[in-house]
This record gives sequence, structure tokens and C-alpha cells, in this order.
Amino acid sequence: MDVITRETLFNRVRAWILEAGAIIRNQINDPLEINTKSNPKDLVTEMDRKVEFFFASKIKQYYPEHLLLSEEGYGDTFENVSGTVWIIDPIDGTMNFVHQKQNFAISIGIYEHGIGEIGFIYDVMNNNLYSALRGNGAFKNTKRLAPLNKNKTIHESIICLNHYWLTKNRIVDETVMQQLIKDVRGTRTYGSAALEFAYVAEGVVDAYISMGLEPWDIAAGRIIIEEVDGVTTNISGDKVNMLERTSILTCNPSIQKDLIHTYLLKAKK
Ligand code: 2AM
Ligand code: CA
Repeated sequence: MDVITRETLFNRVRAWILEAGAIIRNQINDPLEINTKSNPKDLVTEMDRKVEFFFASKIKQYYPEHLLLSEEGYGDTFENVSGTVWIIDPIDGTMNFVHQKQNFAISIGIYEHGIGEIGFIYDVMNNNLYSALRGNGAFKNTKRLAPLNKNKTIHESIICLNHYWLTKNRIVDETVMQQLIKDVRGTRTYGSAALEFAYVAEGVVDAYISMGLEPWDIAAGRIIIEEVDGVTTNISGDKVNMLERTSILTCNPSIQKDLIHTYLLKAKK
């Protein structure tokens, strides 16, 4: 993709995501029909589908040769990541959207032949737009995000994770996770993977750990994190496959080795 095409695309996505966010804000107090998907905690509303349809229609109209990988069914099916692929979560943090009417985001990552080119995470209710164009830095609204402080230790870090991983479960040894919680300065749980990526990029937290995420939960976040020298792998430190469900560790690079070797590899069952 040449420079002009890439910047035009970036500016269009920026305008569309702001437009979609305004639609959500205007209807935030309307009655909602809520359904469940894979389990009783996995929620979806007509707004998830409406926002995804909004982007699917724009892509079809402006970029019919592009492909869409998305959560709510308007996307294409994939065997590989060749070509230009949009990876969209129309509402990341649907439970927050339903229960709190805040702390959710629209997440859009655009990949060309598997390389992340453009990332947007829109915190709709706070009207904060995190963005990145590969090689041009990451931004929160118009403010450039600084590269992450390289002198962090685990003991000075705030990490995001879901409390579920501190209970007895089949995926990780909860006693190792409990030790991690004791060793860090603090923990937070925001309930939106995309926003947690954005907070790591902003440097307001230092890591986000999840044991199971889908491509649309992470596609934009990875691109934004990379622009501030942050790192994203699975919990074993391996590169993540863009098309598969995966565990995730995204963090300040100065605590990555310690998190993986002192805790996460030992916790893995
Ligand atoms: P969602 O709201 O788009 O479903 C909550 O901890 C985070 O995990 C949110 O980003 C949420 O995204 C995601 N999430 C919730 N259930 C999930 C599931 N079954 N698989 C993958 N990600 C999930
Ligand atoms: Ca979603």
C-alpha cells in the first residue's frame, strides 16, 4: 500500500469510528435486547451487530477487495492473512456496555499480508481515540504517546488480568498467579481487552494478561503497543497467530522476561 493510500485509509477509518461512536452514545440509554452466545456470560446486543454492519457496509462500498474478520457474523472466512484484512470488534467489553454503559471500545486493526498497518481503539463514552499508523507512532487523540519507560520492575508494575485466573481452574496454577499478584504493586480489571491494550500503550498500566482471546480482541492493540516499543506474545513468550484464539501477554518490555519465566511458564498446566 503506498503512502497516500495508507493515509487516506487511516483518515477514513478515523472518521468512521468517530461516527459509529456517536451513534452508540446517542442510543446508550435506549432499551436493549440482550442475547447470550457461547455461555451465559458471553453477551451480544443488537448494537454489536449494528456497529459491525456499519463497518462491513463501508468496507464493501469503499474497499470491495479488502477482507473482514469480525466477531458478529458480517465477516469473511479465512485460511491465511494475505491481502488487506480488517479485524474488527464492534464492541469490545459488551458486558460493560450492558451493565455499566461505559468502559467498552470499538477496536479496528488493519493488516496487510499479516503486517499490522493501522490500529484504532475508541473508548466511546470518554471520547478517547487511541490510534497508530505503523512507523508513525501511537496517539491518544492528538497527543503522541511516549515510548514506554524501560526501567520498570515487576514490583513497580500494575498489571491487568481477570480475577478468574486466581481461582482454581484448568488452564493455570492459581497459586503461581496468586504469587504474581502479591509481587506486583497493583492489579486492575477493566473488562475490555482492547482498552487494556490501550492503557498499556499509554503507560498507565504495565501489562495485560489474558488466557484466551480472539483475533478481534487484540488486532488493534498489538499495532498500537508496538509503536511505543511494547511487546505482545502468548503467555509462553511465543509469537501469536493472528487467526487463532490465543493467550496474551502484552507489556512493557522491561518486565516481559520476568513475567514469562518467573510466573507464566510456571503457571501453565
Ligand atoms: P467482548 O466483550 O468483545 O466479548 C473481557 O475480559 C474481555 O475478554 C473482553 O475484551 C471480551 O470481549 C473478551 N471476551 C469475553 N468472552 C470471551 C470469549 N469467550 N473468548 C474470547 N474473548 C472473550
Ligand atoms: Ca465484542
